[in-house]
Amino acid sequence: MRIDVLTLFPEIFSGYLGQSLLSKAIARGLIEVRLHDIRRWSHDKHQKVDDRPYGGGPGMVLKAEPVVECVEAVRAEASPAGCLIVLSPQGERLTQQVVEELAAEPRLVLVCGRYEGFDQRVFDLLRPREISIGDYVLNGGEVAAMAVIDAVIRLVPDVLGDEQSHVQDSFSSGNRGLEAAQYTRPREYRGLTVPEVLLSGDHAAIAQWRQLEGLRKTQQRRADLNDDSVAANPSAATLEPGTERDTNLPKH
Ligand code: JD8
Repeated sequence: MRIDVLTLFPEIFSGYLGQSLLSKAIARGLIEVRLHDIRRWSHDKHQKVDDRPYGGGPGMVLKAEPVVECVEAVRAEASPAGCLIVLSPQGERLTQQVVEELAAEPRLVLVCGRYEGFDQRVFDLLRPREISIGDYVLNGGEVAAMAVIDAVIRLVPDVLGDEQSHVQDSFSSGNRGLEAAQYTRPREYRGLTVPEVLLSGDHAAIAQWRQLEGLRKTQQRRADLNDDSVAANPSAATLEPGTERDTNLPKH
């Protein structure tokens, strides 16, 4: 899979892209990530990419020309042109189902904005898929793009060392629950011990314990994950009046 990232801050990605899982996948030719500095497509001698909003108001708007022309040049670099995605707080929510769709693409082109966002004509001319990673305000699209890349690449065949581990993930299709607690050595730490069943060597009993613990935790913390009406429309999630979602949640 080839991933092109368009951004005003390519340096934000370098630490993330250098991490071992990703750099190994890049070295093995499974994934190719190319960064493109939108500022290089500025028309103006001062390399200006933003301007004041028509109609007034606070902040600056990303100009249409550098973004549109950078996207066109990058898409023309290689074929296929790729699935064009703009990270935007107004986009459809990134879910594991969306991640699975994106992972099936041969090429993704991710466009990251800054400031108060893009001139509307970026959307009108390019008709991108718009994706939001969640209902909180970020300063730009870069962190959201990294979340998309991180979620997508682990579904690209052979990227994960252990090929099977992602089919068991909490949110992959066919699995909408949370996972049971995990432990490693030592067997006792500050008076807290590992559940006996995990030390028993009885694989059937361990599998049954994990399944029950996962279901219990899901019901306590994320009952919405087991509710089909909520799966279709996350804003439908509500708690029964006076109920605690999870009495075992850590207190802060
Ligand atoms: C792209 C500019 C900041 C957006 C004023 C300051 C995604 N889940 C998400 N939350 N926020 C973003 C996101 C925020 C962005 C840009 C994505 C470009 N900003 C602006 C409009 C309101 N702020 C996001 N994906």
